[in-house]
Amino acid sequence: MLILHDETTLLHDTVELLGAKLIPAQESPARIKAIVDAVKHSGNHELRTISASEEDQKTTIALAKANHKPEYIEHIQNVFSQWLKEGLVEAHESVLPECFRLQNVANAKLRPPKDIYARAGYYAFDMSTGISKNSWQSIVASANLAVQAALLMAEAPTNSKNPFQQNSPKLKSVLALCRPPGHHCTGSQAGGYCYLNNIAITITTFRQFTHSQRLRRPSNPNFASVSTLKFAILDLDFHHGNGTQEQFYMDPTVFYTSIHGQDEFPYYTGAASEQGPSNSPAFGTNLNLPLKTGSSFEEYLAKLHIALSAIQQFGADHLLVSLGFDTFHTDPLGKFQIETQDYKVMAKTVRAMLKNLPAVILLEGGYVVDRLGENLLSFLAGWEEAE
Ligand code: OKP
Ligand code: ZN
Repeated sequence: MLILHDETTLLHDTVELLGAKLIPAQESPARIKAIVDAVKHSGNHELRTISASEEDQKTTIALAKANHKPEYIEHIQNVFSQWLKEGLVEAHESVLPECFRLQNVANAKLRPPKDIYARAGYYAFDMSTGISKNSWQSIVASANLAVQAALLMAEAPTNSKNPFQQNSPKLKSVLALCRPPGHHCTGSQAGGYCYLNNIAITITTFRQFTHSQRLRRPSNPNFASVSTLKFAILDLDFHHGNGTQEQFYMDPTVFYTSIHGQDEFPYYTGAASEQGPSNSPAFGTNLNLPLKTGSSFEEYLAKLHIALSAIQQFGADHLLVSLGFDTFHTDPLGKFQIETQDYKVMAKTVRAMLKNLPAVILLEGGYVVDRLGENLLSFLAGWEEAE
């Protein structure tokens, strides 16, 4: 497997509120270090360590604006230095919100508060999503990994009739070691350790790249199909990807399906009844498969088959996987009974049923740091067995 990594993703280092205590965030730099070490040690994969150039960073931020409000992006970028200047935070500390955006305020037009303290709560929905001195650099580096993964796949599609790829090696899948993750944040609120939606940015990249390719090469015989690209998102993290669901809820060209802990974080979304807007072409392009606390891998596999059949039926051009390892049986934030060897079966099942779909896999959660490496290697072994 080609695996993309950027050391800048390790800089983000913050705290979260757990019960009554502020603790080092469980979404830690050590997670990525553990994975990178395991991948290097295995010798089975091509680890490509990249670093976003200034140009890459600009492109990534421009692409992110298709999915997030510019004022939100600007807030995430600048809030730490603003707080530092005002003496609200020290250099080694993190910005955390105190008062959240109210919903359904009668007769009030909801707008960002002037108070810079209050703004932290306007652009967030929980207290797990702090912003440290270097968070912004990691957030952009993480999203850039998603962009680069999409560009690599868009340049090397699997259909050999496409004249663009005749000379390029067949690239079927790529994994990006994104950190921070992306599936919880919305268009204007950070949450669940997420700041920019890496999956949504991947899709924007595919669309954008395809568009410019079409302008440059109108003779491209695949033009008709590529201009109406369809995407399937398979969210395997323990938590419901509320942000990703929201980004594409109205979009009939993107199918989102998720297997997640029922009534778990983010608590207010993830019900099976969320199928897309009724009486619209997007109805049926959202499939939530919640599973009860303590569910076994057998129960998980049954849901996985439902998700994969639905993706087959949808007929996507690209597969995007939100890959979380917080489904692991000892995860502090997950409650399923999944073990290391099960990830191999899980991945093999996915790849066997969706064999011909070019796939971009993005890392989301997974918090048992010293088991992350072996869990990922198990997943990749199963994936590659079926590819
Ligand atoms: C992010 B990802 C539970 C608090 C949960 C946030 C969890 C974010 C998970 N009491 N805090 O989907 O792995
Ligand atoms: Zn999760």
